[in-house]
Amino acid sequence: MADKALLVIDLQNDFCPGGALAVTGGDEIVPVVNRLIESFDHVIMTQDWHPPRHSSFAAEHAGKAPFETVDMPYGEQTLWPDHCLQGSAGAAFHAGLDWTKAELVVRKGFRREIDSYSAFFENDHETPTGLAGYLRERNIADLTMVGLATDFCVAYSALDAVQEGFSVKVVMEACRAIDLGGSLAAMTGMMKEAGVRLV
Ligand code: VGL
Ligand code: ZN
Repeated sequence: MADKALLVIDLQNDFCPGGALAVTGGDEIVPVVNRLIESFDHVIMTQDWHPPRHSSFAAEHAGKAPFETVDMPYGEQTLWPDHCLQGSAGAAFHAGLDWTKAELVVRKGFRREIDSYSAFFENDHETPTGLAGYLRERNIADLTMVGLATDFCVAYSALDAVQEGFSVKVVMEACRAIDLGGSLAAMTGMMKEAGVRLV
């Protein structure tokens, strides 16, 4: 029998109220996520982890403001306020998150020239993080995902996971969205269509 894992996406201070890229109600999910952590044998977390002057920061693009887009060699990229700087308080997990049980923390977005929303691939959809291999080697086939933000890092992780052959469930009450220009509805639709179970 294959194993199951809980994947907690980017539950970091910068995505919570008061943070650099705050997601409305981001901190509200912490108790729900903690209950799920207790109920899973395997827990994996991701941590958005950018170097200074990361190319996803609007400040790196003259004349651009956060939440505008820019064309990168790998495709369209949304620009963000500076956030989740490596080693900063903003990049730390929310203080209320029970992170000690996590068996693996996947850091992403650490290459200056490319962003990474998904826990599996960077935004070129080609450069792997190694997570798929790690899960296969450990015989984990069934993933439950929670965290921030529903319509970016959670959604891209879920879509890639299905593509990689994993069975994927997203617990919506344990996620919160950025919702830029209808992105929540668009990404929810894509997840459903791809076979992600939204519960
Ligand atoms: C995220 C925007 C930029 C996320 C990360 O975790 O959804 N969104 N970096
Ligand atoms: Zn980021």
